[in-house]
Amino acid sequence: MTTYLSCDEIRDRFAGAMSAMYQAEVPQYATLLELVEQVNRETLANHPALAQRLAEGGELERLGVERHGAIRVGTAGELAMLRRLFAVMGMYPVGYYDLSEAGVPVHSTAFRPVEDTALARNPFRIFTSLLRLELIEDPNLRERAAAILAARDIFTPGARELIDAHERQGGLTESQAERFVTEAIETFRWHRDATVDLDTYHALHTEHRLIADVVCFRGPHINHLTPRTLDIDAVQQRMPAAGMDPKDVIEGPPRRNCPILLRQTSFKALDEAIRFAGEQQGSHTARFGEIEQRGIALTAKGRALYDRLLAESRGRTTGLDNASHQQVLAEVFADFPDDEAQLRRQGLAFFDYRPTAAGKAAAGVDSRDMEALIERGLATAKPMTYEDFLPVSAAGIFQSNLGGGQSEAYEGNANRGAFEQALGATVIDELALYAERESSSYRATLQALAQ
Ligand code: OOG
Ligand code: NI
Repeated sequence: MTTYLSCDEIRDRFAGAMSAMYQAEVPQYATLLELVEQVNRETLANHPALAQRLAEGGELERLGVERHGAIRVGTAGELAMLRRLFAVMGMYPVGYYDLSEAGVPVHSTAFRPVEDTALARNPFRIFTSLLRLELIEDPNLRERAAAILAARDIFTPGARELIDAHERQGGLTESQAERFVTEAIETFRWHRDATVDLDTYHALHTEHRLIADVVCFRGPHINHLTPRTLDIDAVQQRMPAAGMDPKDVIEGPPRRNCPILLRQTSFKALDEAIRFAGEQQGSHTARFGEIEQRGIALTAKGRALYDRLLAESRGRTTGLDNASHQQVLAEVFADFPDDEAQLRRQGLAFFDYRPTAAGKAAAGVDSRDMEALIERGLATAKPMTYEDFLPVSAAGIFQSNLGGGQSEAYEGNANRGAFEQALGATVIDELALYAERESSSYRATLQALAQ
């Protein structure tokens, strides 16, 4: 009998290979990883309770490997093939993000693992954006871009063959998996040579820098990788001394006792030399490094509160430096409960329920009142980590790396149907995923206690 490697194993190897490639391509990223590791080590040493909680939840193992990355593609065919490529690694499209709202002519999803065990092993995610040529007004430019994109193939023949093999066989053997990782990585490599001449690049760049980034190269180079930190404020503060130029403010919610959703910051994109067609020299700015601090996933009710408070803070934070920005956020977010029991009782966040050792020992508990069971020490509720992205934060990351390239011309163009048609599948609803994981842990806990 042939044995196949698990998708989790292939994803773990691929994430490792991608990180190695990016460290070799962008040495500043290696510096960022070192800084994050150091801050994480110090944070764990200074906060034993946090260290213990992460250890109990099995989160410490994934902390060191945890990354997300981002890519941008140009056509429906490229996106649909990527969906098949990521499926080999157990990564599925979760969520729909409309960035046209923020003046960026793309819409996006995140390919990521969805099951508890897969997330615990390696939650590697790729934020994937599809360029929306239909939003370019000038028909000549639109057609030129479409023709350039139609002429490229971003996948190697080997990658295509192994994706087919995976679908046919239902898995990859050890040697196939090894080849798959090597071939798949090629799609995301940086190319110093553009496929177009400098004039074409400038014409596309003038429309929007992102359009040039997607259209003028052989493939969707990985544009950043993001390790997970336990103290993003410390990393932001220490970046300059380590030789990195951080973006002005940390995106997302303020620092809290119970971190919610996702906080992000980045070092700014590097200007890199490019050889254009006809031996013309130029440069392109695309690649950067980012860090994130993840907190608890919010329910629809919690998310509505987050969105309302974020909107409220917006008018008050324009132009502020990070310290003042965070100060305003902290004031506004005082209205968001900041202890776990309140988040749970008010239905603002998702939790993972487990019977405690005492709960397992106590036979025949027939209560269905989870809060009472928690109080009696028979069950525990662990915050469920937010595994997704935030459109407003993503827009902030895009903009700080695209030189503020915002254009109101693209606004109000959410089109999930068109995105799914290009993808060749529906995107999974992220809230439904958390709710499902929460309720199955809830049921399993009650059942275990009742026995
Ligand atoms: C993606 C930006 C979004 C994030 O962390 O929110 C993102 C891009 O620049 O392509 O990665
Ligand atoms: Ni990112």
